[in-house]
Amino acid sequence: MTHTVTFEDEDSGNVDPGETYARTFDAPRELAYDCTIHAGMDATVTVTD
Ligand SMILES: [Cu+2]
Repeated sequence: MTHTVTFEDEDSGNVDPGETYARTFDAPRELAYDCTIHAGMDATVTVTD
């Protein structure tokens, strides 16, 4: 199943089965993201020290 990892400031584009998406955070923060393909598929990344 294809998904996206869509933040306000960055979008993975389509992530197809077998592909990966990675993002590096350089400071503590909390960021919500969702999948633009599947309504209700959302979560939050919490970056700690
Ligand atoms: Cu999805």
